[in-house]
Amino acid sequence: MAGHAHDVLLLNGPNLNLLGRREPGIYGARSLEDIVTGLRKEAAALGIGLTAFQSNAEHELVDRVHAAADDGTAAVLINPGAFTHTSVALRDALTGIDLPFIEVHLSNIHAREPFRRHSYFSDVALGSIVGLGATGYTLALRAIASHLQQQGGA
Ligand code: CA2
Repeated sequence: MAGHAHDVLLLNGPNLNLLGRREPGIYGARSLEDIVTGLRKEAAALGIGLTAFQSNAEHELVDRVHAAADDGTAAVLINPGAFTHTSVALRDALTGIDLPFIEVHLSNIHAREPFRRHSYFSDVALGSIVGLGATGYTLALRAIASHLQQQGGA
């Protein structure tokens, strides 16, 4: 049984474990651990349980999405990293579990190389947040909290 009425799964894709260590000009100075700690506090204040998972492997992300179908997860926040632009498999996993998800990107993918402009997730996401750095995760959490609340349930 879920610990909270609304449990949210935060997924981060490849190389996001490097946050805070390289390229602070593009991705910011905060580590992923630091971002997740801040989000947990925000989630607790919203009455939401937050589970975070990062992987550099596509199949691990796909498997984690499948597990979310029956582990009490109500919604997913995902920064698919470079899989944003390549992974039909991860897109299919998310559409397959039928839970709402929000896509987050630290950088503005529309203001970078042309190959970053296309996302396999945006058209099936509840919404996407790009270019706002770590704040984007916080905004996504607030948005999903209000979406879940509107949908009913506790
Ligand atoms: O802007 C984003 O959040 C991205 O999803 C980040 C991905 C990139 O491939 C997407 O196009 C946009 C890359 C994550 C790499 O993160 C690093 C962090 C620090 C140092 C090096 C890479």
